[in-house]
Formats: sequence, structure tokens, C-alpha cells
Amino acid sequence: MSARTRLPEITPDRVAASARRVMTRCDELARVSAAQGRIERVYLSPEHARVNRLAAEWMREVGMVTRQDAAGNQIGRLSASDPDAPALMLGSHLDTVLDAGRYDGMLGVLMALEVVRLLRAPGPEGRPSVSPLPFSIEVVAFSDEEGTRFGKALLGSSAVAGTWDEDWWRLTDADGITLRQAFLEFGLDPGRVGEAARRSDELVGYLEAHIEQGPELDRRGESLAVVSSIASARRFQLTVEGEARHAGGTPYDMRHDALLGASEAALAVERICRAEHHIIGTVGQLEAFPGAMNVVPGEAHFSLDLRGEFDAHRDRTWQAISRDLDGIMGRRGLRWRAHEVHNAPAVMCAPLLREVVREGIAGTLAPGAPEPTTLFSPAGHDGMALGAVTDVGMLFLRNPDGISHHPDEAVSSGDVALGIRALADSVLHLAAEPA
Ligand code: HGY
Ligand code: MN
Ligand code: MN
Repeated sequence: MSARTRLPEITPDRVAASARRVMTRCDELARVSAAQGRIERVYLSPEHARVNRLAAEWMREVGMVTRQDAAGNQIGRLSASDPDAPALMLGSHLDTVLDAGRYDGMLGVLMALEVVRLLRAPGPEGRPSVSPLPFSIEVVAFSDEEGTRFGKALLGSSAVAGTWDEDWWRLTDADGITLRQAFLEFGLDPGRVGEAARRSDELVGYLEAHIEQGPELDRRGESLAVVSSIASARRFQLTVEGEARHAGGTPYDMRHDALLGASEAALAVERICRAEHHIIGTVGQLEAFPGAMNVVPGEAHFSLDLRGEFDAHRDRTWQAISRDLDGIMGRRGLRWRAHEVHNAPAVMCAPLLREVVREGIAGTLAPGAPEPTTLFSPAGHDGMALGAVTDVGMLFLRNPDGISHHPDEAVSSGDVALGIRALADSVLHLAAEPA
């Protein structure tokens, strides 16, 4: 960054005001939900449209030029003096899981907007603000990181990464609405989704602040961490087929109970994954059919969310689970099959972005404090998709007890202030790097 660039002073008061604004706006976003009394905001829903409008308003408030892209992501841009300069992309996602917390995703979008507020330079009279840095800055509110509605996660960021798969149009939600129909109902043109894709030469990188969603920082008593890599993820929908029978008249030695087979499978997932390092398997959904109290379940459906620090290790674990399921179902006279609905490779955070985030965090620590912590992320993030088109970096914030994907998800305003300061300094360190 040239010495002539005069940056507005980032005072503690300005940072504290930004942190308060982030906390208030997380509460405001939490009120945009499909369900009374809990947070539920899924891809291409009326709630998605409402938070995109809110985000666009807040982007314009910090002088950004806004647009909603062809996949429903809300984007704000602060152009550098050279309008063709590549952009550093900041942001996170605004969609949620069911009965969600109010910081997973939302925090990163709002912190990015505060960094823009702190760093921007006023544009010519009445014109949008400009980026005083050698690169433009974009803030992206991704539209579907969780995959709650259609099962396949990272749809919004996959479109930006140019990795959209035409097979996804047939994905359906719980009401049987296809992704294609949902696009059309939202006012998007499925035939133009490719226009959301960005080229590598347009981007400097993608930098995301996010709550840790785990207990490490809380246990260590630290506020912030550098992220080393983001876990690879595979998600499956599994079906177990047995035989529905009378719950009273059917002796045990004649039963082929699909629910018991699925239940034994869920315990096998836990046993096999716990024996491994950094492999996490979760059965989050389990349903018996026909689902009557007096009928032995003839069929069961369950989900498997499998993650690992490295793709090959994760895949070997999936093979071990599959072998175990063959044994379980064989013993019980059941049949099983798996349909994979999501597969995202592990993404290593780029060394330069890890370094600027480390420097950004170090600047918030007392002199002589130990080096900032570096953590692997077992939680998935949009950076898993963006890694296909640009460098990825992440900054974690402590969330007490690590509880997430739950209404009790929390973060402190003080940690948010430290996070905003660290993120802004990370951007400035990046700007000071040779082109
Ligand atoms: O599932 C995850 O890890 C992320 O929160 N979507
Ligand atoms: Mn999440
Ligand atoms: Mn998230």
C-alpha cells in the first residue's frame, strides 16, 4: 500500500461502536425467521429475500455499490481507485439451520461491513465510497451455506466459485419443490446461474470471520484464532429396508426391524469415528416407516454427516462404516443403501492469508502474549467452495462453550470488537504486501 494512502484512524471508540452495531444487527436479523420463537431462514425463502434487502441497505450505508447475484447472494462493492483492481472478498452467510443461533454466518457478514466502515475513503461528492487500498473490497452475504432446504450445502458460494452442477436442479425440499422451481419463485433465472461465477483474476482472496462452533478458544481463554484448514465433508441419506409386521404377533426371531438396524448403524458411526483422529460422524435425522406404534418398522431413513481434516482419511472411514453396515444389516436380514447429497473437499487456508490473520490477531494481544492459536475447523464454511477459485483465510471468534446450531449460541461484544480490529488489520497487512 503506498505511503500516500491516508487511512482513517481506527480508534478504540470506533471499533467499540462497530461491535455494538454488529450485536444489535445480529438481533435484528434473528427476528427475520420462518418460524415463531426460533430462527429458521433457508435458501430462496421470503426470509432470505428480506435479509438480502436489509444487508443491501447496510452495504449502501457504508458507501458500497450493491447487487444480488444470479444465485441469490447479496454483494456490496467498494472499488479501488483502479476500478479494474481485483477484489478482496469478505463475508459469510445469512442462511441458517433449523432452530439456529444468531451468530453462525451473520456475525461474519456484519463484521465485514464494519471493516469497510472503518477502512473506506469518501468518494467524490455524492458518489459511493472508495477503497483506499490497492484492491477493491467486496462483502458477500452468501445465500445457502447450510444446505438446510435442499440437503446440498454451499449452493450460493458454489455458484460464485463457478462449480454449479446442473444435476442440482432436481434437488427437492421437504415439500417436493425442486431447486429449479424455487429459483423461479424467488425471481431468479436458472439459465443464468452461471453469471454468478467469478474469475480467479478478479479476486485477491476470500477472508471470513466466524464463531469457532467448538470449545477450543473457550477452554484456552482466548478470543481469536487463525484457521489452518476447513474439514472436508460428505453427507448421505441412507435407507434401511426390512419388513413391516404386527408389533404383537411377530416373534423376535421373525423380525426384520429396519429402525433397529438404523439405530445400530448410528452407534457404529459413533464407535468408528471416535476411534479416529479428526474424523466426525453425525446422524442428525432418523425416521421409521410406516411410523405406527403397533407396527414393526419395515423401513428407516437416516442421515450421515461425515467430516475429516483430510479427504483420504475421511473416505477410508466411510469405507469402514460401510463394511460395518454390511455386517449389521446382514445379521438382521435387512438391506441398506446410501445416496450421497453433498461432497466438499477439505480446503487448506492460504499461507499468506493465514499470516495476515495471525498478524491481525497478534496486534490485539498484550506485548509478550503467546502466539495466536491456530485451529482446524471441523465446521464447514463457504470457504470450502471458494477454495476452487481463490485463496481462502478465516478468523475464528470464541463462542462460549462452543455451542452452535442452537439458540444458546453466543459471542461477547468484547470479542467481536477484538475480531473487528483483527480483521481490519489483517486487511491492512494484506494491502501492505507486495502486489
Ligand atoms: O455444518 C456445518 O459445519 C456448517 O455450520 N454449515
Ligand atoms: Mn452452520
Ligand atoms: Mn456458518
